[in-house]
Amino acid sequence: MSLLNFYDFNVLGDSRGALVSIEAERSIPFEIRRVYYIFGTQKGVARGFHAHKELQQVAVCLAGSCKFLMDDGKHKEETVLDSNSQGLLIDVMQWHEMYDFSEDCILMVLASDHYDESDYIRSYDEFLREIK
Ligand code: T46
Repeated sequence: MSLLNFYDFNVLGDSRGALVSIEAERSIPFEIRRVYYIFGTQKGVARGFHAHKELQQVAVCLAGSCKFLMDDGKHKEETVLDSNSQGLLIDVMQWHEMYDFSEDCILMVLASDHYDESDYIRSYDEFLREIK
């Protein structure tokens, strides 16, 4: 089974431009309790390097591009996010790393819960122990 699960959002458009609507529990599988976005990440900087115990998230690259590495402890898969009408699921217990951010990258993340540092596993060794 692939570690890369994408959601394709409808692009509604008319002569004025485009519009994408993302609906909780319809376009993506969970209720959205938090939205955050990442921008201004400098060239050469990598982020992430953690997994979440219970949080589910969907990442959408609103502008520019970045790469994601997904890792379930057995397999790793890499993808480029460069579409503002496609979301990538960051599922529970998926170690993820983000890198190669373009200067104009704006990465929006829809999350199933409020921020909680205790939900993070930030040690790769601990992650490997937990998934066993
Ligand atoms: C994730 C990837 C895709 C908050 O105070 N509230 C928040 O909602 C978030 C997301 C972060 N923070 C604080 C925690 C740190 O002091 O903001 C700082 C930067 O967070 P972090 O180093 O975790 O950022 P990334 O880019 O490594 O990871 C983020 C999310 O934290 C994480 O859940 O899955 O983006």
